[in-house]
Amino acid sequence: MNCAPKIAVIQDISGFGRCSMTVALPVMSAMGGQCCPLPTAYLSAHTAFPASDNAAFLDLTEQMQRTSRHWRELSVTFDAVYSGFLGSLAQIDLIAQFTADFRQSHTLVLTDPVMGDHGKPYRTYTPSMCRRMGELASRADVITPNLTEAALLLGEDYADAPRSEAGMREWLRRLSLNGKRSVVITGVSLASEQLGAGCFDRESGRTHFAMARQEPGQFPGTGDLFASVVLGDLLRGQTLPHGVELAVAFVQQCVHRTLALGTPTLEGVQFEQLLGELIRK
Ligand code: PXL
Repeated sequence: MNCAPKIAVIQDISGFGRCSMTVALPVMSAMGGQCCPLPTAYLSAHTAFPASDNAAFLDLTEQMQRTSRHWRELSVTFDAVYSGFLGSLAQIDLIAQFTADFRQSHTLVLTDPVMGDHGKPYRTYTPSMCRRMGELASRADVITPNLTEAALLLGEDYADAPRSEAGMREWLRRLSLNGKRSVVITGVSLASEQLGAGCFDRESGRTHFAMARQEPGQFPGTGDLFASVVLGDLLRGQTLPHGVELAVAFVQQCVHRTLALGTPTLEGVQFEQLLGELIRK
């Protein structure tokens, strides 16, 4: 019998709208991980909702520092460090330090370089944050950018993102930093009505593409859902291509269900009743 792998989960809690922590925790718990949340901020709702004077935003940077010190005092160790949406330059630096402090030889560092979507950075991400996010990602074992984030990391125009398999292999290869880190690019489409992801697996040195039927809708939080499934699967000892296949299929299933139910786009995908699919029987 194996112990549940411990995962430091570093991202915001958005009270409404299914993304970041409220997706990562249930998904990775269902997959057998012990999640240790290190929240970066509390938001009443994610940033794709219209701005409001009533919106809550509680920056937790100081508490992150305290938590990190407390965890060191408790000699906590992690099998994985997973970070996603971050709120400030200071937080990016803090996570770089956290990772350096807690990384052991077996620790898997997954950095989801959350910065934007649909060709544009999110409104809270400044150019210097994007640059620093690139530095944080350069020390990861696995990164999971969408096409927008892949373009930002490579300093390429989103409009020039590859549409062919050969072009995508080239972006994956460049992002791997000479095969030093594994890379998953999400939101890849190589044929009409197909959507999925491409990955470079540093363990095997191979590239793999996983595709599913393209659903007629896009939802916030699906990148978080995707990265959480990939990490949950890696921690069960599966290969990266296996995790990517599982994540592509699961996200497509969640989107399909959400479209059938017709719930508001900003509320994200209805994944809760499908979590059973991720439990290894
Ligand atoms: O899904 C990424 C994400 C996470 N957290 C917050 C966000 C977003 C994307 O918009 O706004 C607060």
